[in-house]
Parts: sequence; structure tokens; C-alpha cells
Amino acid sequence: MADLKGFVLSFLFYLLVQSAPSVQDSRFSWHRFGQSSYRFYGEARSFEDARANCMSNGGDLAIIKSEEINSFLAEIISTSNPSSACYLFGLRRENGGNFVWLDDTLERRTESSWAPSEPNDSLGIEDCACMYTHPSVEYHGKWNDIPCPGQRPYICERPQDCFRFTVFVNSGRT
Ligand SMILES: [Ca+2]
Repeated sequence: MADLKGFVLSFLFYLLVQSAPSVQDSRFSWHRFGQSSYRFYGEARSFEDARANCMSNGGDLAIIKSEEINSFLAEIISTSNPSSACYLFGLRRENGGNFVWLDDTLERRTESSWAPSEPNDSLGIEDCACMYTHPSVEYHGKWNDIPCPGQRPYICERPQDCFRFTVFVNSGRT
């Protein structure tokens, strides 16, 4: 009975939070697409610091394996925060060779994913990647390889049901 009461209270709390008006600027909130939610952060961070912040929010830097997700993210960023900034996401070069996603799968998209003349591995130190949100067709949604320590805005991804899972796990502890 106590378990049922806890479950009902957790569910009501979940509904309350889900339906509550957000006091946060919606441009910088989580955006749903497919099985994930995505959020972009305008403050510049290195790859590792950006990744740490994404992980502290239940996710990681975004893995962008399809053109659909890439277009979705490029559109959100360019309409919400128009700039020529390049946003970090979850792709990096492995031992100076191939680009690998943070889930350890090889990057398999076509050359058209990259901006003109990229990836160029300038000075042999460009082992991370970012997405341009520049409105010009040549650069909109295209990628550039860049040095990992350089500070840039970034895109996080987390499972869509992350928050719900957190609520129910916490309810089990009481
Ligand atoms: Ca480059």
C-alpha cells in the first residue's frame, strides 16, 4: 500500500512538473527529436568541459548520425540564436585517424557533412568537431574539425525519458 501511495505521489509530481509553465527561456530548453532531447548552450567551453556539463545534466555531447537530426539542430540554433558560431558535438578523431562518435561507432556520413575544405586537420591538432549555424548555404549545418581545447558553444543530448526515470528512481529511495 505504501508503495502504491509512493507511486501515485510520484506520478502526480511528475504531471505537475511537466505541466508547470517554464520560467526558463524556451530557446535554451530541451528540444525533442526521435528518442532523444537536445539542448544547446551558448557559453563557450572546451570539449571536455562541455562534455562534463552535458553529463551532469543526464546526457552527453550530441551524437548526430542522420541528416534529419543535423538539419533539426541547425535550424533550432540558427533561428533561436543567429550567429556564425560553430557548436561542439559528440564527435572526435581517434588517434589522429578516423572520426568516432562518443558511443564508439565510426562516423559514416558523406563528405557533404563537412564545410568546404574540411576536415583539414590544420596543424595536425584538430581532433574535435563543431557544427556551423551560419545562414549561408555553404556552411549552414556543416561541420569543421577544430582543436579540442578551444572553447566553443555546444550541443547536449539526453534520452527523452531521462527526467521521468529520475523521478521514479528517487521515489524508490523514500
Ligand atoms: Ca578544420
